[in-house]
Amino acid sequence: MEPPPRRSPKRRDGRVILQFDYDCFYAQVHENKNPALKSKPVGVKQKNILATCNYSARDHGVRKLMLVSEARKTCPGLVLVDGEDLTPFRDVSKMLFSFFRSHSWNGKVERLGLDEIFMDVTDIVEYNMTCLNRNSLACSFFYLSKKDPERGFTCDLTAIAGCVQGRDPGLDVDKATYVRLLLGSHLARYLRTKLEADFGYTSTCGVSTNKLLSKLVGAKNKPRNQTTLLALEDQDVAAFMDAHTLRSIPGIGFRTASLLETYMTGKESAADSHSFKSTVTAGDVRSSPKITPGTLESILRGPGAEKGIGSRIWALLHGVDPTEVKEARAIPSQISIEDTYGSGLSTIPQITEELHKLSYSLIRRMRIDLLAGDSSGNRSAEEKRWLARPRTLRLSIRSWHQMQSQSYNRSSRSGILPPFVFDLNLEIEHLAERLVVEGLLPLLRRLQNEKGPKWNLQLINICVANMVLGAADDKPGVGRDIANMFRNQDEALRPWKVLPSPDMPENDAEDTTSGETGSEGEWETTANASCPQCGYSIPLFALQAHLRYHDMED
Ligand code: DGT
Ligand code: MG
Repeated sequence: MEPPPRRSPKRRDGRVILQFDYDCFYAQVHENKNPALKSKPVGVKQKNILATCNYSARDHGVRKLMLVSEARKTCPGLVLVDGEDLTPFRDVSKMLFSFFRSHSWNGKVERLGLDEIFMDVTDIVEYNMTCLNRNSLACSFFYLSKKDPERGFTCDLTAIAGCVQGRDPGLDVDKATYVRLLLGSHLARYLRTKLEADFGYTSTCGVSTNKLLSKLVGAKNKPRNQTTLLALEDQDVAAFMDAHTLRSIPGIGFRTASLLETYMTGKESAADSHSFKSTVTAGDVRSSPKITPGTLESILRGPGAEKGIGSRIWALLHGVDPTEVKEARAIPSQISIEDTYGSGLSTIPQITEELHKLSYSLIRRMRIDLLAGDSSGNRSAEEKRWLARPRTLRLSIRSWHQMQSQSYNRSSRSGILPPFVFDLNLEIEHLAERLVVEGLLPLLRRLQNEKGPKWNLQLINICVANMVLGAADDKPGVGRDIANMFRNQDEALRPWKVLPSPDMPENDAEDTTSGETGSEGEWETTANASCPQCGYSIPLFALQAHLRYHDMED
């Protein structure tokens, strides 16, 4: 069969996609908790590396993912903060996501990792195109609501807001793509400014016509800045893409880049992603006469390769990315919390203590993500309900088998989530204790054979999944509650918000003033628990002592 020809793939430039990336995210979370850090070089430490560092540290030569020892040498005044606990980063990420979600009309707001947001704002921009007053562009009003004509902001639409990448042909109100990007750039600036004013987080934004281009162009001017890609013709987009090395293109992973680079250079590339240095550019591949979508398909074909990969990569090399910004899910499909333990957990009391900490975070997270309150601030028992109840509890561990295969081994066991965790009348602390004893330790016991000759846990992950929407909440209005949830999350996460006045209540998320009892489910609650070591049924009060006894045996 004839390979597909070397035609440029068709571009769709009718959309406006914004890509936000928070600046030195983990570092900003710490700075907002402790503003004294803002004037200092700060590194966020995870084990022996820096997960990130603030821009002041970067000015001193410190880099993301540097070894802590090297960073200390590079910048002796570096302030190190601990980044092991991801909970504050997750909470802030969720709160900022709610902010963007609350400004979307079509719900197309997608979170990538903890610190990136894609937003498809085509509908907002198109509405504003219809309202454009060509005679007074310098004092335009950008509408943020169709219903409320006072909701919006004033802006000067005679120029793109922020930096421009590409060829700016100058304002031509008859060029729809240009006007869409122009409006998109002003919306981006408004959202970035408001994010900073309301929450204290600076960000960088890319404005373009698809996810790939907005992400690439957003990285051109960092931090606290934004860039709009003005590439209105095929050749402009190709020129922008051509300078990027293969590995720097989102959607081209290590395997694809390494196969293509080997094909292009005739030299074997590094076998692992860390030592792989991408040198071949999109332009090298795109302009090579031997490359067509068909040849790409045959180069990249292999176990695990997706069908049609040749055409997909061909499109990416031309800056074409048809993927949609996913609509925000109101309810997560699962909630999981994990931690790693470099030196290993070897005793049951140690493991129990860690399970307790993880359980506490998990239940807290469930209350933030799955609980609906009313939006009027009334927090009575009747007004609070679970939007979804997970049915399954899963415990996963990664253990180090020193005596056997000298390898890491990850395994998990699942059971029914005990329904008492939905009881809003009880303190999280108390529920977490019960969850460990009645839910997690029995699962741990079932993992007995996976531990090797001795417990040596490197990682514990606990997860609730299998969400049942509105289960046992037969009151009307669950749909409305889901719509309100983003606002509720905002409220629950308020402790992380930067506020002008410090006299906020300490933690709304753990307000347990509601009256719903989760009594459904097949789980049998019991005053006894099974010992994870020997399986004997032990009264709860005696379990800790019993576990210490096993520990002495080891
Ligand atoms: P930026 O965007 O260059 O101003 O700096 P960040 O710190 O926001 O970096 P980014 O956007 O790549 O990642 C967001 C956060 O995710 C960052 O603050 C720390 C974490 N992170 C990113 N990559 C890694 C990684 O490879 N390892 C670890 N441990 N954490 C990472
Ligand atoms: Mg970032």
